Amino acid sequence: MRYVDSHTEGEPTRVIVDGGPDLGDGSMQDRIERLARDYDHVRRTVILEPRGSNALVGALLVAPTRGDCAAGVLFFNNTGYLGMCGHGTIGVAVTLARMGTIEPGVSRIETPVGVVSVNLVDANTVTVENVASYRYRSNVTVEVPDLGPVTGDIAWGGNWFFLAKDTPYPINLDNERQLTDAALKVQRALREQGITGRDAGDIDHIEFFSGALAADANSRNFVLCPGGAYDRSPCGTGTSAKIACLADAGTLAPDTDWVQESVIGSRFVARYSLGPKGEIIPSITGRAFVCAEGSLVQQPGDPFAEGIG
Ligand code: PYC
Repeated sequence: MRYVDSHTEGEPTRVIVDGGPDLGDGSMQDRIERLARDYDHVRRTVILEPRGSNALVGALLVAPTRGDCAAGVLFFNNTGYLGMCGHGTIGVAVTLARMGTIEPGVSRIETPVGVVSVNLVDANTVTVENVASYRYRSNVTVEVPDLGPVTGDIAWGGNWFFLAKDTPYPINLDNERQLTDAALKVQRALREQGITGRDAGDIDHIEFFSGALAADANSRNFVLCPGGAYDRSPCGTGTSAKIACLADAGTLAPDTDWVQESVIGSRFVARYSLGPKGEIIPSITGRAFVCAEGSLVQQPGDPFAEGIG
């Protein structure tokens, strides 16, 4: 398999540009289900050590079903599959531009949760217009062992998020272990207490927030991804979920910038517009940089040819 690696504001993406499995026809949802059912070894080979890492998100390029889309993409990580990935879409756009598949300006990309658009502003800067996002429930309290009651919102930004009102520790890299452990406890408690997104959607991403460190940013976040790694970027779908909560609360007007800092200090600039039925359509702007390209190799006899774990 040929790949291109990039990072988006610090968070890595590995795009499989050639040699991936043939998933046939059907919707992106059908194809990601086929990938999970019949080709999970591909996910493990691409993502897990020794070729990848827990922080890595994989993106398999597939032919789009719609004539108005430049590509289809299926996202996956160390634990499973993602409906959408904001930082990953920015990485995909920069990769497609490097391959000559898209040009500066707006292109559309099909994902299992809907069509998103990417505006390639320059070789590294991309604005993703995400799927419609919404706050599903506000002020939900979950009892978390060792932490006590944790209150927050449940929102959809292309994945399901619990956005805790307070952070248990200051959001900086020195506290990465404690923040990860606390977020894992919240994730586990939500599952054990049957607290879900709409249609029993699993809340697999947890966000903590604090004030920003930079004077020109609005907020700083720590985002736990489903497989236990933290997002080095401010998380595109997580920032979309945050924007949806702010819009629903009436604290952020349409077409107003919201600067979201990550735990490593990188940032996305987010805003939203209202769709024809009043839906909140977030846009996320960030930068991705290609950092490697090559082939994944499996030698005969390698006990870890399909990854460790
Ligand atoms: O940027 O949406 C995102 C994302 C999800 C998981 C890791 N990054």
